[in-house]
Amino acid sequence: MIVLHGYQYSVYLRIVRMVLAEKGVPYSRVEVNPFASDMPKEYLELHPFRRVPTLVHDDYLLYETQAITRYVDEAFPGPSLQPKHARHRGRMTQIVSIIDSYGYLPMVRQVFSQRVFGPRIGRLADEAQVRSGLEGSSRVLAALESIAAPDGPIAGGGEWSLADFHLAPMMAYLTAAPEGEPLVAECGKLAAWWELVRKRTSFRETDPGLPTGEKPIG
Ligand SMILES: N[C@@H](CCC(=O)N[C@@H](CS)C(=O)NCC(=O)O)C(=O)O
Repeated sequence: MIVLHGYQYSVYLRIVRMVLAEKGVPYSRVEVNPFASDMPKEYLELHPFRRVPTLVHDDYLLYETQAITRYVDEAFPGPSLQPKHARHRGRMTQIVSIIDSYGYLPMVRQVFSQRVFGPRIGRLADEAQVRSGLEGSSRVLAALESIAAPDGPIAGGGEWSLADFHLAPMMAYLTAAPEGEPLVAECGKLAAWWELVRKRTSFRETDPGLPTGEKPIG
């Protein structure tokens, strides 16, 4: 039995949920908010770095999203989400690493959290953070555009891979900001990829929506 611990609005949780959906693997969820001051003590025993998600498969505990998605892909039947060809597989790993190392902070924490999420829960955007996030996001999009395969799954070979499902939740949050959408529209290959990936059932069924705070701003 699989239990997935995570926060409903977390992009990293959504990556794992998309991969589980693509593989057709059933699981149950435990909601954990890593931003709350009163994180359950039991969760800190699972994840010493206080992040989400964490996956528990019977007696096997795993955290770090890249490790979880590879494990799910390799431990369960269903379509393989790692390309067969070494070059496409290399591209997949490169894209996942770019997203984690250079994409998450500007796209999610600086642009989305400040511009979209914060105001929904009554917090004003820090405009300097948004500006810096848009600059960082543009650099990441340009890098991805230069290596993305044309016309389909981003790592190439016509196979949907872990790279697509790592990027899609981050792209959803970036494009939820009014300034994010045009940045993606300028990138031909990425814009075409985005139109395709957002139609997938695994993407649509894992949409967390937005919080409806007591006193949203804007
Ligand atoms: N390296 C971790 C990153 C996960 C991560 O940063 N998750 C965010 C939520 S999207 C989190 O837990 N943030 C809590 C914090 O920054 O304190 C992974 O790959 O799973």
